[in-house]
Parts: sequence; C-alpha cells; structure tokens
Amino acid sequence: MDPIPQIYCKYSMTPLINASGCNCATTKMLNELAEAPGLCAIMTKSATLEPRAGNPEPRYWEALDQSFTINAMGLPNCGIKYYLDYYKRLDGTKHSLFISIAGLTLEENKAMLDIIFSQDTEYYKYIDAIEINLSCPNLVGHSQLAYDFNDLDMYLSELLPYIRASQDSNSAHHIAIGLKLPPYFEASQFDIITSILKKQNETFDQHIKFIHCINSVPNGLVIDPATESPVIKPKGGLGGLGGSIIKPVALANVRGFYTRFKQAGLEIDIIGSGGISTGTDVFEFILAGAEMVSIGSQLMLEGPNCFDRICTELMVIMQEKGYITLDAYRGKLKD
Ligand code: RRO
Repeated sequence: MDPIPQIYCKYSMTPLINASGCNCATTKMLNELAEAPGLCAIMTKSATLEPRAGNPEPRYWEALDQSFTINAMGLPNCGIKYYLDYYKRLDGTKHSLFISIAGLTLEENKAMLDIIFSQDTEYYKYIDAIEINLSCPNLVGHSQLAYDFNDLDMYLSELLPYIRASQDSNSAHHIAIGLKLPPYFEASQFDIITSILKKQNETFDQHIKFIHCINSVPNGLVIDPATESPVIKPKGGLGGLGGSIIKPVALANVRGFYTRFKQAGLEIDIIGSGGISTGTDVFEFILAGAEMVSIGSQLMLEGPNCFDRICTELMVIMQEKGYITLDAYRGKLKD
C-alpha cells in the first residue's frame, strides 16, 4: 500500500486535499467537499474529544485583495464522533478519508484513538489516515507542541506505541499516521525535527508516514486603521496567517524537509500546504518535493470549485512542459 492512500479521482495526476479547518467542520461543508471535482482526499476539521465552540468572533478575516487570511478560530469542532460517524456514512466513497485530531492533552488524543480503534464501532475501517495536529496556533494558554522539541520527542515516544498497539489489535495497519507541523525558519529547526522523526521511525517501525506542512504562520497581527483595532477579536488580535503571502515560507518548509528526509533515508511523505491558489502553485510544491498538496485559504475565498480549476491549471502547465506524471518532476527542483 502507498504510504499516503491514493485512490481514483477525476484528475488522477493531481492529489489535492483540503487543509484541515477549511470548509470541513460540518456535514454540510464535508458534503460540499465530497461532491467537489478535483479533490482526491478529504480532511476533517481538527477534532477534540467533545465538541468545542472555539474563540469569540470575529475570529476569521480575509484581506480585500485576497492575498492573505488571518484566523484565531480556537478549534471549534463537532467532536471526534461526529466526524467518524460522517465517514462511516460515506462508506464506499472514491475519496481517501483523513481525520485530523488535536487533543489538548496526550490523554485526550489517546482517548480519541481509543474511539477510532474501538471494536464496537469499527470506525477504523472507514478511514485512510490520521493526522495529528501538533501546531494549532490559536489556543489561549497552550503553546504549540511542535515548537518545543524535547516535549515533542517525549510526546511521540508515548503516542506512537499507543497507536501501534491499537492498530495491532485491529489489524488496522493500512491507516497512515501523519503529523501537522507549523512553519520552521532556521536550518537547525529542520535538522532537529528530522532527527526526531528519524529516531521515532527507527524505534517504532516506520510508523510516521507523512508530515503535513505548513500550518498557518502563527501570531500575525492585522490592524484596521479605520477602527484603530485588530481585525479579529481573540488573543489581542493575534492569529494564524494563511494565503498567498505565506507561500515562500511553505515552499521552503517542504523543500527543507524533502532534502533532509532524502539525506537521512527517511521514507516520510510530505503534504505541502500554504498559499496554494493556482495550478502553478501546485506545480512548484511538487517540484519542491510534496507528495500531495492541500488547499486552505483559497478554499475559504473561492469555495470548493477551486479544486477543479486548480487541477485544470496544473494539467495545462504539465502539458506545456511535457510532464505526464507528478513523479516525473517531484522533488526535482534545479540548483
Ligand atoms: O482552530 C484553529 O484556530 C486553527 C487550528 Br486547530 C489550526 O491547526 N490552524 C489554524 O490556523 N487555526
């Protein structure tokens, strides 16, 4: 089985998935994704054990020129069972089904995994991948685990064997396990994360199959000069930035990990995310080394029709360049 489950989609050369948090929190939104052409996989809003209302509004804002978004949603979601029940109802879909989990503690993530792998409900039979979100930037009183390298290492050392044991007891090894990471900026940060992932995968039998990078660029501040106040309410106006302005950071993260994983002999796929709004953007992310790409802000700005348009644009640029498959140019960024 491929590390990231790949299934038939209308444009089999274009592995597009929605970014968690974007148009994927409710049944209505997920249905829109399931019906959207050009999408080969679906991701849920990051789930917690119980439903959460999230931060006070306004908590999301779009720049007039659509060049960026800022959000401090605070993990509003319908609770893990809601999303698992939805996927159970979608049984037989042509999409790969990814569930994102973002427990506020290790124990909460374990409790959600218990539900996923429960013998009673057999939810694990209906999902293809679990993405563990270690990078929510907007939780008051919580820092991002993925920026604290010691804690991250210890956390994974406890969580990965727990998942493996649950998978073993259900023969559910087909479920790919991945991590949603925040943007990193220093070469040393990429080196440390790579060595943590290498150690974890050597210890736990290549258990991490993919990383998804980048989550929004944390703690931006957008001010409305007319009202002389931030455009969003939570956290004194601080929120995660998305959209075109973060694309160079996202590309650098994909490239930074792709080259290091190759050097380290690490077989971990990369889902690229951050500022993708055109087929050319997708082309650049694949060139940098992405296996799949996710669309976040553009999905919010344009709606689920964006996938079809982006796929068509990607096909055009590939035809112009004479590429028939993504593999033909994946990771082959020239010096
Ligand atoms: O809900 C959010 O505020 C949120 C999450 Br969990 C995340 O992972 N990334 C983001 O930009 N917002």
